[in-house]
Parts: sequence; C-alpha cells; structure tokens
Amino acid sequence: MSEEAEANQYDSIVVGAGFGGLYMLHRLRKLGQRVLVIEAGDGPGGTWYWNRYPGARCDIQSLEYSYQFSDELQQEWEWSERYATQPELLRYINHVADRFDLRRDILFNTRVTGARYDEADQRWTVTTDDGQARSARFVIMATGCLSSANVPAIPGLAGFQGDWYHTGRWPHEPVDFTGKRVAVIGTGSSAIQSIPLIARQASELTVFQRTANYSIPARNALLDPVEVKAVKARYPTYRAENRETAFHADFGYNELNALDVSAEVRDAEYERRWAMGGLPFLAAFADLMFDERANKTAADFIRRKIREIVSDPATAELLSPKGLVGCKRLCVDTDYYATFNLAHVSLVDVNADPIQAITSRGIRTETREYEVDAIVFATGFDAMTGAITKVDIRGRNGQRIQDAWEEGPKTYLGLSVNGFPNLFLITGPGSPSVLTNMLPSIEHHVDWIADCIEHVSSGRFVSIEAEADAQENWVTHVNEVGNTSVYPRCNSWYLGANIPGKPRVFMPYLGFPPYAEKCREVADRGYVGFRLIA
Ligand code: NA7
Repeated sequence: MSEEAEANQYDSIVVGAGFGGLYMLHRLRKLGQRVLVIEAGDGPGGTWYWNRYPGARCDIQSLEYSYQFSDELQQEWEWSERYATQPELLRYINHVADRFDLRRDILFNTRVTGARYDEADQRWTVTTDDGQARSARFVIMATGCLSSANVPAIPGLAGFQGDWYHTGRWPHEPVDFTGKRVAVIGTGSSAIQSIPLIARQASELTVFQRTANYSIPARNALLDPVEVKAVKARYPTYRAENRETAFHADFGYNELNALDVSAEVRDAEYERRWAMGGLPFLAAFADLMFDERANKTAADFIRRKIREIVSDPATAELLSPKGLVGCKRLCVDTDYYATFNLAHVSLVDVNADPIQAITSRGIRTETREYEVDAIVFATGFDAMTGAITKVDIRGRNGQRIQDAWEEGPKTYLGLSVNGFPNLFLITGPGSPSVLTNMLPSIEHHVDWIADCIEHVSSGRFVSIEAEADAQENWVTHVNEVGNTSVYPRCNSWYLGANIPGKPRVFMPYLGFPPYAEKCREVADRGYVGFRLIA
C-alpha cells in the first residue's frame, strides 16, 4: 500500500465534532485507535457552532448540560448563568477540545458526502466534499438530532432583495437589525428565544405563526456560588441521581397525579413551577404526559398566563396554543409573550392568511404584501434523521440508508441499523435522545459504542450489526411505549410532521432509565440482538 493510501486508513471515522463526536474521539483514542473526526464547520461545537441566533441559549441548566466523564473538568469549569448562552457553550466546547488535545484528529471545513461498506474487505469508504476518500473499519455518526436546517420551499426566495437567515445557520458576525423591518417565520424554540431580542432592534417586527407554542419563563439568572459549591461537592452523586430520572435531569419530579389532587393543589403547584421557571414545569405531576385530561389542566394554566401577559385579547388568543402541552417540545423564554405588547411587533396567523410567496420586497400572503428588509427563518430542522440521510450511506449489497428508512427510521436501540455493519449512531432515532438532557444521553451512547467497538476489535470479530428481528421488535416497542404517552398526538418534529413528505413515525424512545438497563444487559449477554461476524 502506498504511503498516501496508508495515511487514509483509520480504525474509526467519526462524523461531526459536536458534543458527541468530541467525546467519541476521546474514548476511541483510549482504545489505541487511529481516529479521524470529520466536521463541516471550521470549529467544534455542532449545534452550538451553528445556532448563533440572538438569544440562543440552552434550556437545560448548565450544571447539568455539560460533560461528566471527567470529574476534573466538571470541577474546574465555571458556568456563569443558570442557562448557558450559545457563546458560553461554544467556549466550553473549545476548552474541552484543547484540554483533551482533540483538535489534531479533527478535519474541519470538510463535509462527509458518502460512506460505502465494502463487503470484501469489511471496511467503510468515507467520501468528503473535497473529493477525498478515506477508509475505516468503524463509522460513527455523531451528526446531531437537530442539525439539518429546514428552509421551507416558499416560491420567490431567490429574488428577495433583502437579507435572509436561518436560525440554525446564523452568520458568525453579529447581525444588526437596528431600524430594520424584520419578518420571523416560525414560533418554535429558536423563534421564541430570538423574537424578544430582535424586537429590541427592529423598527418593525412581523411574526408569521403556523402553530402557537407553550412557553415557560426561563427565570435565567447568574449562578449562585453557594449553589454551585453545593453541587460540586457531590457532583458524581448528583449526576447519578439525575440519571435515575426519565429526562436525566434535576426536574424535581412530583410523583402525584394531577387528577388525584384538588384544583387548588394543582394550581399552587403550577404557580410554583411557573415562578421557578423552565422545563421542570412538565414534572409538576406524574400523569401530565400520559393522560390528556391531566395535560389539559396544565395547558389551561399556561393559556391563562398568556391572557394575563398579553394585553390585546385577539393577539393573546392567537398566541394561545390549542393542543396538548409538552407533546411538542416545550419552550423556555425570556419575555416572549410580553414582546407582543410592543407597538411595533405584530403577529400574522398563516393558517388564516397563508404565505403564498416571497417577493423582491418581502412576504406576500393571500391578503397582502408585508414589505421587510430581512427575513428570519426560525423554521426548525429535518430532525433526528435528516443529517444521517443527507449522507449517501450504503451498507451491505449497496443498500442505501434512505431506502432502508423509507417508511421511517429503523434501528436497534437507536444505535445500530440492520444491513449496515460497524456503523453506529450517537443518539439515533429509537433512543431517548431529544426526550432527555442530551449530554448524559450522548455520554451513555459514546460509552456503550466504545465498549462495543472494544469487544469487536478484541480480535475475534470483524463486524457487528443489528439483527433484523431484534430491530423490528425494537421499532415496535418504541412505538408501543410512545403510544402510552401523549407525545405522538401532536404534529411535532418528534414525528417528522414538520417536513413535507416525511413518514410520520414517533422517533425518540420514551424510556430512561430502563433503556440504560436494557443497553447494559444487551452488552453483558454478549450483544444479544446483534450479529457478530468472526
Ligand atoms: P421547531 O421547534 O421545529 O420550530 C419551527 C417553527 O417553524 C414551528 O413554529 C413551525 O411550525 C414553523 N414552521 C416550519 N415550517 C413552516 C412553514 N413552512 N411556514 C410557517 N411556519 C413554519 O424548531 P426550532 O429551531 O425552533 O427548535 C428546535 C429545537 O431546538 C427545540 O425543540 C428545542 O429542543 C431546541 P409548526 O409547529 O411545524 O406548525
């Protein structure tokens, strides 16, 4: 083999240098592997590299949305706020990359375009947009659940004379909207975080809403050093306790059911959680995500709050979601609803007045044209599968992953796909991923994958892949469990409902902590449900 060909041979190639890819590299290096991480951006960070829109901030507390694999790291890093901003998260990720000397094995500014499994030599050939091909025994997709930006196909965008942005592909330089007329399309989490800040600069802000969303005040604040010290004094225990909860986070889960207590007790608990702020609102009662009548009590409470905050009754009504709370990802905001009390901010219901086209001057709905200087698409992502199916992945017999997933994603444990040997997914569809605090979920997967690769590489096996039966059973199980909850009853990105033509399948697995137990048991029993080829 020529020197050049040899240089392109790796034990593992990891796609993506976000939280998942960085920790995967760290773990695989410890196995003595030759690893390459390939990253499209010019720095590490994944989600937190791309989502630089105003107000971008994590909705999980920073003391928990951080790595726990190194106690030194979690002890030495000082978070400044309860919910970290995107710049602070990016600083943290860069610090991790430096502290563990990760950059030397990351190829930046390079996008993976294809990965083809060669059955003859049982290796993957990974191709990139620079025309290069590299070979690896294992490929790990650390591509993130919310990374394939969705810009809706509204006719006319190319002819728009102003500037346009997608929240998930925000420029690296700050964007100044001072004195500008701005349109925001979408009212999901990214919109809800950015709208109050855009409104501070824009001369006019028009928000185009398709579905109103529930949002809870963040109550963000500087972290209290006394609280930080208390958590750090028992950090590993704190983390272990949180791993015993469904969301893998310190939400103060209440074991009581909303329907088993009086309306007064219920409202007092909702008031308490509203004052506390953030996602723990949904942990107010144990039955909120499992019983529609219970869920309605929480939804009614939030709708009441919206009516109290928003002065114009018609706007308040429009901002009040009609469906269940939480079955679409709950949002966390700072002054979102109150922003609609500002005279220069208005709301357009695109259901009543659909967007027809983007013109050179703005947005044309059925009834009128809105002239604007800038359009912000806060229109979300092709979630959970988009970043994987964008890559031309071909497994055994040249089978394309797009074809294997034609009816929706099929995996075993969200980690492996039948027909795609030695390919692993970090927080893939069929795993708890987006229904949890992503950081512990990522670490759980990376640890499991690293142990599995160590097992396969111990010499006795050349490859591992999900068995077809185990995969079918897992997909059925994920759906059955999902159907015990209210999650599949909304048009959310959990179901792919936001992307025209995407099969409607509930993709994440509602299953921690038993899921972690299941993964452990599968490995302990010699990777039951996987086909290991010697
Ligand atoms: P989301 O939550 O998917 O929100 C996207 C928003 O854009 C949502 O309100 C959509 O309405 C709206 N949308 C999408 N396409 C259109 C079109 N064609 N016309 C009008 N409105 C549209 O993405 P985010 O980036 O806000 O948040 C993603 C996650 O990041 C979030 O859940 C947190 O976990 C962090 P729809 O609801 O589909 O009717």
